[in-house]
Amino acid sequence: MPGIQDDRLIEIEKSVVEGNRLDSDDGLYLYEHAGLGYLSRLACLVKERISGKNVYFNHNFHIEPTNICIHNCRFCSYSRKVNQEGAWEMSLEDILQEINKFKDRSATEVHIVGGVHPHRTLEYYEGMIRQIRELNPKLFIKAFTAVELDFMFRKSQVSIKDGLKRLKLAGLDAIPGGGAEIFDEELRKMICPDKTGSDPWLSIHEAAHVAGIPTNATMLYGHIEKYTHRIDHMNRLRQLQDRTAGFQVFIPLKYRKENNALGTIGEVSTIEDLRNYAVSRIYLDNFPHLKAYWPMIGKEIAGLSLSFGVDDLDGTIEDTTRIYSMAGAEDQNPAMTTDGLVSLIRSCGLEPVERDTLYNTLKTY
Ligand code: V47
Ligand code: SF4
Repeated sequence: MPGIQDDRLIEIEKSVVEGNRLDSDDGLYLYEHAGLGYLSRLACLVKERISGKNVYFNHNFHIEPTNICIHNCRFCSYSRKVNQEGAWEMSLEDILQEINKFKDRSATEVHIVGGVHPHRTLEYYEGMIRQIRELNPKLFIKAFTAVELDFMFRKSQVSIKDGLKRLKLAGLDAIPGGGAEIFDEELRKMICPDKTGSDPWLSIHEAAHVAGIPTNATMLYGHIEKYTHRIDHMNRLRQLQDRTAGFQVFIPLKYRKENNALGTIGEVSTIEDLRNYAVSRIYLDNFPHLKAYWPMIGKEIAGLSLSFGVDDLDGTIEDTTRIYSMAGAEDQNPAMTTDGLVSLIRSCGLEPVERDTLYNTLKTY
């Protein structure tokens, strides 16, 4: 009824202010009933409690060694089969050349992610990481989604534990958050039927945390999932994080519709993106950071997201990724200068912090 306050939202606000954890029903209620201003206020409160006025970014570039992939994810605009038009495969020399290209450009991190190539083994990737490490000992190497790791370990018949140990020894510093999609098993059958399941994804991340390798976590949203599925996804992450504290950041990834088999369902609105950032920040109380991956949503919305709990904008990217430009993202050549990132953050009254892969402060502005 108009004029009557929503007691449930007031109760939820009280819990958040007192630092108590929200349960699934609370999370669902926020998604279904909370207004945008309310979500912004609460998400900023949580963000400021965790990271003050800081907003992080880094100097990074991507290498996508191949888009050849054994899987058939219906949201993917990027993968191709062997010999299919549009397929690419970088040689090791190409990859090392790329590493060399960025050596003098003050990049601190390389992010390496690609398709699951049917012929590539753990030995191949181990050699790749070792050679990158030799070429640039100071560069942080964040590489391979749990889906790529799952395949290479099985192909080379090694356990998750041993596989991770070998990659760490070769020079792997961190694991990115891709491949999580949405954990609900029924939905997974519909959008990525033959891909690494939710339990193996979580097991690989847990083993990485135990081995001392920090990881990230993503959630693909805005396709056929319902709010309950997003809450279920975050619950599984929150439980694992309670056990290991090995996740560094949560990265909601907005489904983009161009050039993929799910395209007719369209995309969710910008308001929905902002609401989702806020609920994620409020709900994932044990995640130290929330990232808006700007190449996917555009620079303007990334700026807005800073008023909805986001405290990390990823990096400069240097026009080195194709995953989102092929799926219809606005920016077909994603790159941001340090000045661009700094002024975007400052324009929101927040403080830019250049970080390394492990969120150590390298420089404040
Ligand atoms: O797992 C694929 C997503 C992910 C589409 O860890 C799509 O720092 C939207 O995980 N629309 C790979 N999303 C990228 C990824 C990532 C990106 C940036 C930073 C980090 C990090 C990780 O891209 C896939 C999938 O969820 N994806 N196709 C699409 N059409
Ligand atoms: Fe392959 Fe990743 Fe595309 Fe799925 S999303 S088809 S695993 S490249």
